[in-house]
Amino acid sequence: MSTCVCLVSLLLLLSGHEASRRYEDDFYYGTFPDGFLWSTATAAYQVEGAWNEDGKGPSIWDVYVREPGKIVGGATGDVSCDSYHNYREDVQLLKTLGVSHYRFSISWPRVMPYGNGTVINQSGLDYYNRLINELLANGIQPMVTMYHWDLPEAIEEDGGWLNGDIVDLFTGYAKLCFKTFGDRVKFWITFNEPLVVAVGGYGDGGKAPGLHQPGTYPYIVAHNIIKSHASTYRLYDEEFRALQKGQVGITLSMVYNQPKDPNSAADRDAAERASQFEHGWFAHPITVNGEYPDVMRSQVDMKSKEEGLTTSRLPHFTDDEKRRINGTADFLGLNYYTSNLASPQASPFNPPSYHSDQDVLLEQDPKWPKSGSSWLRYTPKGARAVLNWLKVTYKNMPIYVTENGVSDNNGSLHDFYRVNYYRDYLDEMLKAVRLDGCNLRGYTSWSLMDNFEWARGYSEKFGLHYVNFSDPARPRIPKDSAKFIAQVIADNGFKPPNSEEHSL
Ligand code: GBH
Repeated sequence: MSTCVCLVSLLLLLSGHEASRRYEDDFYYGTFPDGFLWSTATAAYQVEGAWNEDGKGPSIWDVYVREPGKIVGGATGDVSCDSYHNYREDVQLLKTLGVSHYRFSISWPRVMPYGNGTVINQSGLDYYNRLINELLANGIQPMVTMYHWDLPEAIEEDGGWLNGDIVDLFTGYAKLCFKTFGDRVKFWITFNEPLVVAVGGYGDGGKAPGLHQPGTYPYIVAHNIIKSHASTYRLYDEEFRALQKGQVGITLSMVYNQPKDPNSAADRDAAERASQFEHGWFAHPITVNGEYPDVMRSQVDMKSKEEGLTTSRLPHFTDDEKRRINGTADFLGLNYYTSNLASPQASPFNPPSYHSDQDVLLEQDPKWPKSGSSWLRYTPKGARAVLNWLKVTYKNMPIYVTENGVSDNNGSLHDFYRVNYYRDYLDEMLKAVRLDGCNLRGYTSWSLMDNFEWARGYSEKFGLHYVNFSDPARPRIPKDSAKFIAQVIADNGFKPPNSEEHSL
């Protein structure tokens, strides 16, 4: 990244332009390439409600939210935005935004109440058929996540993601999805942020199912998720791709890990280590060579040895699995929200964990503007830097931003900070495309509307639309940010204020 910036700055200087600071700081007017995909996102458990209606089985979230003290305010997703009943209204909101795509997820236990083929819930399939058909009738393409964290509880009772049997179960579920919806769905995301499942669900326990084995479980879970992803991709290749002609990828989160001191080689190494542990954990096996990143392998092997273990806590893929896993993404989905400052830190923790395995200290600069979520600060420059990191690390493969957004705690309709956030992040992404040649193909805002924000309940709101959760009808009202995003979409970027083509 810094090499790119230096080169560009040099060229600007040579060509008589002003210094690089201007290049970095100026707002960049321009448009995204033709065919750029515009989307906004939700996830089943966060918006659907109808948690036990029409034959749906319970998910691990239905169980987790009922454990005392897990969710702020004792909130649940039992009703949430009630999109199960209000999906037609949701589609009208999408139409007004002008998006080309809508990213939503399918609830596995809604279509397979036990997670396996013993019972297929036709009412659940019907719901997604109605939603997909309503989208298409309104000129909006579905962008479907198969797994956004709501595992069927019945599978968790058999060990969930810790049990290798899940690979076949997930592939069976994926097959049902391709078979039922693949005639109309051309954009598939197998998993949303597997890291959160592995570390949040099974490592630190802050997410369902709330298990706490931070040094071992995350690696086992991730291993099974990667195999499930690969098996699903291969299934699509073998049985569906020729006919359905869609694409299949995976969505990974990525904080921009900025070296705390960019001039320190140790800080730069720490930042790279953190990025490989976060993103490379999945993207490296799937897109590079079927194996975990070298730095993960050496760190976890070394730590395991120090503990006196005879085998590494980071499992190995067999040669056959490596071949099967490598090359199983048509694109990478990127969820980008914020940045961290990285520096080295010798592991102070015992027992070991995914976090201490990295030997990295991650902090945020207290000067970065805050949001409604403690982990999220306004860091637009990281958006461009992350896209450049992906470009270099994964040979410029196609990237779709599948989430980007910011929270507040009050759901204000006049959300100027959210408008600023979207404006500045999108502009950095535009620079990444136009000035740096990054292969970004689309952008998705999180979220269409305020919804159930996992352990934070309804206390942190990311919506372009306000939802009144005390009104049984759950009315949605557009915020200022919805109007802003609609304008950016209409202009396919940022047209200069004096442009005659400006659509207003
Ligand atoms: C996304 O994750 C999710 O895909 C989406 O469902 C969610 O609503 C959205 O973000 C907004 O949060 O509480 O300090 O342990 C974004 C990545 C990873 C960010 C987990 C929050 C927990 C931080 N998330 N992380 S903490």
